[in-house]
Amino acid sequence: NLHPIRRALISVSDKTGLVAFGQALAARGIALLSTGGTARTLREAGLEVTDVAELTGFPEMMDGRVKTLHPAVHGGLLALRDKDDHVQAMEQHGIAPIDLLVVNLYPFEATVAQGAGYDDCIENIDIGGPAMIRAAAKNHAFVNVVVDVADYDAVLEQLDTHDGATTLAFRQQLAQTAYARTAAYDAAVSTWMAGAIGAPAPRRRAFAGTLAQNLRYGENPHQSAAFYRDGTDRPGVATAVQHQGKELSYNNINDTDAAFELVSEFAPGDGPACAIIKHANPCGVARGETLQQAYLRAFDCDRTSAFGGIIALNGRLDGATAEEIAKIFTEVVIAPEADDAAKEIFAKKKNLRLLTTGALADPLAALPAFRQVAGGFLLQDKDCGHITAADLTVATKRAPTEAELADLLFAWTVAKHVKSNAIVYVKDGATVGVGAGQMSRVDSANIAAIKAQRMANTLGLKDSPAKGSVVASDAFFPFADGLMEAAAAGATAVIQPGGSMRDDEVIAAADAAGLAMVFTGMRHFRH
Ligand code: 93A
Repeated sequence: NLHPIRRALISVSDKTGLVAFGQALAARGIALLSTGGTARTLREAGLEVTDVAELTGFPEMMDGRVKTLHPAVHGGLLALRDKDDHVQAMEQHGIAPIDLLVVNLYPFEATVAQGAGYDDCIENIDIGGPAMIRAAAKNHAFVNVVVDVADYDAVLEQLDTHDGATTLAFRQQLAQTAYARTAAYDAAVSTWMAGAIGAPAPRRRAFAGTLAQNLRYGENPHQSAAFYRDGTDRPGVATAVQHQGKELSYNNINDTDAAFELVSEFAPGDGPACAIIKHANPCGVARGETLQQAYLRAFDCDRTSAFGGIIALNGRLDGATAEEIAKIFTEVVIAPEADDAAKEIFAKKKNLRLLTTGALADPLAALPAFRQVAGGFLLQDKDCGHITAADLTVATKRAPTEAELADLLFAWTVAKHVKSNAIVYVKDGATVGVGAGQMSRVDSANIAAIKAQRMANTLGLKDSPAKGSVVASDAFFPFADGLMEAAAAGATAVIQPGGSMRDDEVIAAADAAGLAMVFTGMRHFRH
């Protein structure tokens, strides 16, 4: 299954490492064929190159749209070298075999990421490149196909260990990588088009990403894992700059995403905010006069859980905040920016990862969200539901006060980011008890109240901070019991979607307890 490489066709947009690779191939006696720009670069380096135009007898035409789409190229890639009629066809039509194809495509993803216009994006859809890649990959019994600059060295190593040839196993690996590339490329085109023409998310989508990083392991050490980027340039964990600390783990990435998506709900114009995440759920979220204060208030909600947590901030991380954060062990801090003083303080904490994103994410951006199930995927629009005070209806005799209303909206926003069933107690712009992920809403209410009591114990408060708090429920209270639990904990106002068959019962219980209750008409399940 060893097959020698005698002729290579190189056609690359990213010319990184091109000259060195071309020289190495030429030095091993391999003839080079190339398209316009690639040929020019190779020639300038003193290499002998045949133009594909010479091979095909056609000049590159239509702005380069047609350069390599010709039987002289595709026959050379696809012909089975051990099949008589294929060999005969090659001879009859003057087609020479191509044993190595080196292609990287027009930078479509980068063009989109730069915010280029429609026509520019269209022009950057490579047609001839993927056609050659797929042809060469199909014929991997004889042909090597390289789509990644990172694989140049491996080709040379093969040639040197196998006397100018490559093994079938190697060519199979190259082919598999090649199809991953063309699939990701077309998925990027389709995803971009869906955005450009405003197609709803669940409509005939293809998913693919490009490998960003092989992770040390997955959710658990016995699971292998990798991180893929989907090519969108949205501020967040996938595009953030990491300033220090070791590689992020699978769980770090997942939690950092949850933290940053949550904190991005709080526009910097409304003041500093901080979210601390553990196991994908918030264990403290708060506003503050300063970022430092927002962090401390978030930390106070559940100091035990915050240990080893992930912190997201909605503004530029400063020295004072960094100093506070550095006092306990934290896995990751993510913020739009960080100043020099903060970076200096964190530099002493070797295990802490600092990420900056340049900006907050847009919580209203319409994006697809998917999840795997056995045998398929579920696809939906990302939950970018958003309500304001104007969307609320007051269900009880008493309407919330101005202060309660602000806390209700804050609690509602946090609840959107808590796994269901979610119950969130908030006081003065800070969570004081979070109940997450329970199968029963009463249990979540109960746990949130227990957490609030624990906060009182930790901080030496006289009363549970749930007393005089407001409470948010991500979905309606099916019975009055969950609401009664919240009232017993001391909540004075409630925000919930409404819409239960027993709303009347729930409203009556709220009125009896003197609570103010508002309905959002919107639910925020999150699983
Ligand atoms: O416009 S194309 O879709 N038509 C083609 O026939 C074709 N053949 C190669 N683009 C085509 N290519 C692409 O040109 C390659 O995939 C590569 O990205 C690029 C290299 O062009 P140059 O050698 O002129 O820099």
